[in-house]
Amino acid sequence: MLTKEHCKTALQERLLALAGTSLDEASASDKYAALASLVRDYIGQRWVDTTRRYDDQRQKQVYYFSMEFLPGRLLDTNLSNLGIRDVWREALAELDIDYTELLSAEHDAGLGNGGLGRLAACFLDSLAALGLPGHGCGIRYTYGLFEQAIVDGVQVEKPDSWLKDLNIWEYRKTGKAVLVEFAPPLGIVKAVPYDIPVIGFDNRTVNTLRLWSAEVRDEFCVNYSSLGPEDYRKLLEYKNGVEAISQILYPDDRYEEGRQLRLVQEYFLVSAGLKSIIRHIKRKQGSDLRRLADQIAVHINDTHPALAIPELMRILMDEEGLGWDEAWDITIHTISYTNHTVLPEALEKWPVGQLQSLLPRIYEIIHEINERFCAELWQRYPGDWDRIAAMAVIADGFVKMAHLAVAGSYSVNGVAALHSDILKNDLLNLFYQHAPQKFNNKTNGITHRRWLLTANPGLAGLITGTIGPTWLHRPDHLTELLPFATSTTFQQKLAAVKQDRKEALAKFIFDRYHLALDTRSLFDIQVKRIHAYKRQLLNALRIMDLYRLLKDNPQLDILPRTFIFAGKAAPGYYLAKKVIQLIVTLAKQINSDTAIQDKLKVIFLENYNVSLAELIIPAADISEQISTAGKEASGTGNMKFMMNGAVTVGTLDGANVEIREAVGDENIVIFGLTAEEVAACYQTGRCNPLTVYNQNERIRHCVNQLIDGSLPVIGDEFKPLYDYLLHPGGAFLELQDFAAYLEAQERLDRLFRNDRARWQVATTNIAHSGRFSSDRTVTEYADAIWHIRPSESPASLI
Ligand code: 26W
Repeated sequence: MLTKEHCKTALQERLLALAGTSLDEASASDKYAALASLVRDYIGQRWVDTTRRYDDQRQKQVYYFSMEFLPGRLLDTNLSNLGIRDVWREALAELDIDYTELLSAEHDAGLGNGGLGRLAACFLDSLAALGLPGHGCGIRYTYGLFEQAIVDGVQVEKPDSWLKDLNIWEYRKTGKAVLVEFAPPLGIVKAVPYDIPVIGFDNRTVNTLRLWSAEVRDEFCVNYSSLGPEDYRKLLEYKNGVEAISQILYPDDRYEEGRQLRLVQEYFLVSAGLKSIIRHIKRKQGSDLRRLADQIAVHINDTHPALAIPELMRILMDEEGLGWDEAWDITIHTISYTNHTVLPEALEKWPVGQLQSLLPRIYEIIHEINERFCAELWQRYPGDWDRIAAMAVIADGFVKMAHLAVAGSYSVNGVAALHSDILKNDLLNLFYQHAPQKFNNKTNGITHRRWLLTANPGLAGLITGTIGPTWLHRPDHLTELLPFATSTTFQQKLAAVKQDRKEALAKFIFDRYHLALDTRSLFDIQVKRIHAYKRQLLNALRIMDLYRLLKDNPQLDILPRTFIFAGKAAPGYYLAKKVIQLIVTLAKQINSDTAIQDKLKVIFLENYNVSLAELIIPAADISEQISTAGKEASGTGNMKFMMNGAVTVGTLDGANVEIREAVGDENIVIFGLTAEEVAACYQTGRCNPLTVYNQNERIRHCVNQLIDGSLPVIGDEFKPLYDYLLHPGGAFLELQDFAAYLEAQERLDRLFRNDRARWQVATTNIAHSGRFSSDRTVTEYADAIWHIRPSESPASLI
């Protein structure tokens, strides 16, 4: 048993050993480093034991290959998962150390763009919590996603050098390096793994997130005697070329055609990952790989690691001496694939020439996969050239990565019911017709441990105090809160928790931006990547509408609202950056206008990341999930908000559909065109925004504000947004959904005027959020796709 006294002594000793400092002299980072390094001590044995258990029991293990992992800070989570968070908090308090401040000394690990990377991190947390043998495989980018600052209303990007101080959680495994081979001039590159422990909640499991770093290989030695200036230049060039591979995360969540370095990164990841897995399997279970598909599962997170398919073929044939048919049989029983987007501009395709010159053998294999696949199609659909051309892996001079991923895997899934239907009926319909048994749905989830237990300890405490702690292991037990939805006492306590979180956020905003918020106003929040289809612009337009109504009639009876935005735009995404500029401009105009009596405030918070999300989401009254129906594959922010008792206003898109199913129509505010209506709208060309603009004066007035000088900007800064909105068929139906959105906001206003009703809705949302825990999602993947089993019994059963 770890006692407070142990903690206090241990911390002081570790401070002396690590930083050579006493407690009084130590900085927050010193204290953070000392505590984190103690956590390393605690987990070492469990980590070794877990690995040994998996090996001894010859457990089937899953490897989750992803170009992105977005874990955020780890200290709080790790302490919590180890069950020593409370004792440490108390010990630190007795030493007069502020726990939250100490946690903030940790750099937020941002090796991902958004939803896809955060999902991967939630899955790792759930795998470990469920005692499942599953590990992450990714890239150790020296620079994570850029840090965003707003300067003169405009997004500016700064490098995120998260490794500049020591990263306590990683273990460099020099001895486990592998070589990855590219065509010259890059040639052979050394991949060095850095392992990060993934600690299970309240059990003995510690899994591994293995991140690969690119280095020049040892044999690449220098002939000192002939080191002329020219050699030196070449040497540097080569070294830089190699190290560039794991230098930077691509900051765009749309595909940019033909970025050579991105392709290099993708192959680097899959080749290093597969080589090390196969080496391990051979060491532990012998050199016969014919049963590989029973020993491991390899999951590819979107198409970014889809080169795992030809790479596994290459290893099995060229290095292990198997024939094509045998290798193919193993490959398509080992690899499974999740699609995360239907947006055409985000579907990867690589120019044939580029792949061929960088990875000649891999291209040869893809070519053969395509030949055989097309032959199979020809057998099945003789003469149907159009169909075969539409399904080919190589077509029009490109390798289509989604086609490769479907052809080379045994399972293809979408991330919400609606999204999976769109894959089956639309985007991948021909593949579905061809192999329907491959297709399935796995609705996304989020770890309730990070997004409720540690992000909102007040709410977690209230829940445990009300229904007991079993929800921690069994999030579906949150439904036991339902009888309390109408309890006045419970409602009051819930309101107090929300108020406390709103005040914490308001304090942060005041300290950082010197803007004072009315914490009794409704916190109406939209935080996520800035993207046209997510329609932050629709939200901005409605704020412009509301502001105008208030200007015309300052006595207008509305509930005061604080609109909070945060999110990064891809550096090259012009329109998204314009949207940020518009929001910041509105904030400037509205916040300084005394005529509206503080009824509205707008703020754009810089540098949205996991840690900021943990501060923002618990403080939300209203969660904005307003993408054009059919475009947001799932969304996961929507789940985090509901779990923290916010009311969703949203379209019938992604997982919103299932949230509505879970909570019932009266506990969510749904508006707008359905996915089918949206599709019909685009197809029939009935979606000309000009029609709406011409017919609806209120909307016209709003849109005109972008260009008529009402906004405090010089020149026609927002003309591009105006043009975008009115471009026939171009926009994401912002204007078509505008009236419905305004009406939905009125419904929300009515709901929030009724205190009893609104806390009932909040409670009902929390109660049904267990269905959206990633424990549920990961269990479904484990049972139906990966066929893996827990290696220890779940803690709740012990
Ligand atoms: C190649 C560039 C690139 C990079 C990332 C293209 C596309 C992506 C991702 C697929 C974008 C992404 O993060 N998709 C999001 O995945 C989440 C997890 O499944 C879903 O909840 C979101 O709806 C989806 O947009």
